[in-house]
Amino acid sequence: MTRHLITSAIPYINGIKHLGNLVGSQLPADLFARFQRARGKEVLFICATDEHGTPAELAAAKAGKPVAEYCADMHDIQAKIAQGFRLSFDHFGRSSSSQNHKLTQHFAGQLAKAGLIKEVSETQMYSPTDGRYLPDRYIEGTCPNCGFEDARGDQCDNCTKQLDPTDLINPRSTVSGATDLEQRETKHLYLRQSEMRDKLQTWIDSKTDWPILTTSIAKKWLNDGDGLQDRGITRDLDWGIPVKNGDADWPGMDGKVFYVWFDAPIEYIAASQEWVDAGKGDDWERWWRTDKGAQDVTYTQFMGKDNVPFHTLSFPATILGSGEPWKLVDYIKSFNYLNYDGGQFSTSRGRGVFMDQALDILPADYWRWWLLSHAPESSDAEFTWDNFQASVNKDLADVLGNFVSRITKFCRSKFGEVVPEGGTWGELETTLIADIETRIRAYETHMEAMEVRKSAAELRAIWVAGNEYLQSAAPWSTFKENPEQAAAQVRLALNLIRLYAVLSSPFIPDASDTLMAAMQCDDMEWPSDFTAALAKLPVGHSFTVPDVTFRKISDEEREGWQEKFAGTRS
Ligand code: B3M
Ligand code: ZN
Repeated sequence: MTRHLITSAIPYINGIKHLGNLVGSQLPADLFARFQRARGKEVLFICATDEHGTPAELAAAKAGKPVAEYCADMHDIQAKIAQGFRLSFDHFGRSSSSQNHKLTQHFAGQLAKAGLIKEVSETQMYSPTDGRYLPDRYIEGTCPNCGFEDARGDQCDNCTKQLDPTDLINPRSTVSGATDLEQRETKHLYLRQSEMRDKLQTWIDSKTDWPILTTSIAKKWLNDGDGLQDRGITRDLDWGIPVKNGDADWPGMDGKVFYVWFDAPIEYIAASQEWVDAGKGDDWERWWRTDKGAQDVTYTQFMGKDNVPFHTLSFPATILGSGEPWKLVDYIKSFNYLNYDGGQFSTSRGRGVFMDQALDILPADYWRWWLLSHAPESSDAEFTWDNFQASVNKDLADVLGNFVSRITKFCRSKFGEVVPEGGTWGELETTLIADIETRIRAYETHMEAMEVRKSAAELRAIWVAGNEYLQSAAPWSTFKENPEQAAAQVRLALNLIRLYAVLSSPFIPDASDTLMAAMQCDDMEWPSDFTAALAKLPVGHSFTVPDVTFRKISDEEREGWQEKFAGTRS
């Protein structure tokens, strides 16, 4: 049976992520992991914090903390918020772990052995004002590719092009703003990615089922000529993984560390080792080594589009170049950007709604539902408070919540809090059952294909079908003439509540738990056998009327939040 290895892009440690980050990787990865688990598949779902590089150092300096302490604190904060959103990682690791140090140094050693690393004496930007080299995000300037004025030294946020600090036009220090920068000679290690072009090309060409967003970015940088330039994998920074050749020192590399984008994806593997070392699993190699069982694994990665070049070119170059039987990714699901109310979400400018703030105002399910049902798949998407209010009130409160509350309350008033006996299903019921069964199969197909919006639309249609059935069957009217038939209708509807709890659990896990608790049922079996699924709550089975499953967002609340989140937070 297929086992699913699932990773989400690992969020930078430098602060709390916004909703755009969440919907671009961690949340859809969680959806997929929960779906596969619900279907009885074995899943290993890994995420971590990305703790090295200039973002971490800059943020720690701003917070006035030593960087190690800053990272430890922020990791705990991010882990807690992830739990708040019910992100069901099997392990939430840290790229600064000893496991990742060792494994990153190991990969560097393997690449050196394969002749894929060269030492280059190069010019780096040095700032006399700051008394230091300015790698990556320590420097900003104009992108030579698209003219964007705030491109960073490592990548342009506007056109996703990977850059070197010396490429920037009108460079300036992000520490002091100094522009009197000098170029100085220093020695660095380069990964000879260009040697890997044919292998990477063949590999990417074989991925005909990948989303266009993923392959178009991969092919653009592969064929662009300099997307596969040899790239520096070391930096003049204090914080990071010391440059070593396996266990051995690397002559001339004292005081240098690996580039954050070299060690970050390796953390997917290292975090799986952390998972074992934390006593949560007993074998990571069967997930990651094709000589140790991982040939049965389907490996899926989730990420925002800006991360695609690193996962389709750089990381595979590391894996393939190592010459060892590591598991390569099978499918890369990437996302466009979510915008915020007419502009961009921005961490650096504090614009938008951040994960902690979101949970302060509403429970996780409300956010999960809106974000997933509006995931930026085929194009960028936009969060507006109007749309958020409308979707929550309609889909969750009016459709799902209302269905549950109407039928449980009606049953309580006429039959008591037990599944009533008597009557048989007629044409209305047969039609509904056929309709829902067809929709469940479509839902499964979309979920398997990671079509997030289509899956949400199908799930919503399944809820709507139940609501419309109640409307036409109207057991409250039937009851007056034919209580037995009303009992049969109620029995079906109560079983639909359990079915909805099971089907909805990947999207809204808390509501799913609430519904299962109210139905006093812990049988979460996926409805592969639909007839059996509709008989899970037998005659005489007791239940309770759940508290309000979803409340509505009022206009005053919406206006208040609109105003509160209009500016930026520091
Ligand atoms: N930390 C960028 C990001 O959070 C980066 C992803 C690393 S994935 C190995 O968007
Ligand atoms: Zn650019």
